[in-house]
Amino acid sequence: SGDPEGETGVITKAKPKTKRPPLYKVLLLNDDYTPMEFVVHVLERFFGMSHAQAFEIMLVVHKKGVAVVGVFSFEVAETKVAQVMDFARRHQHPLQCTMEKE
Ligand code: NFA
Repeated sequence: SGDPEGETGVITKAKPKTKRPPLYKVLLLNDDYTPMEFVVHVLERFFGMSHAQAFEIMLVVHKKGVAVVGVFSFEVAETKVAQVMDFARRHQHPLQCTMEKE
């Protein structure tokens, strides 16, 4: 007892575990009804994109069905999703926003 290698003679190394918090992708989903301009506005307003950037990402969602619109800590991702879902609901658009662990 009382040696850092235990009783086996096997040498172990103490690794400084600098554990980064997990990141979460925020996804925007396509639908048939939400106006393109509304989606562009959402991307500008909640994700800090320029109009050109927002238009590009909106088209990716429209054509491919889904796109990652940002990567954040759990708390920030959760807040973005809630803000987008609330804004869409208040404007009576079916736009869906979700998050998933990276
Ligand atoms: N597909 C929608 C339309 O044609 C636009 C849209 C894009 C909706 C991205 C949701 C997300 N009006």
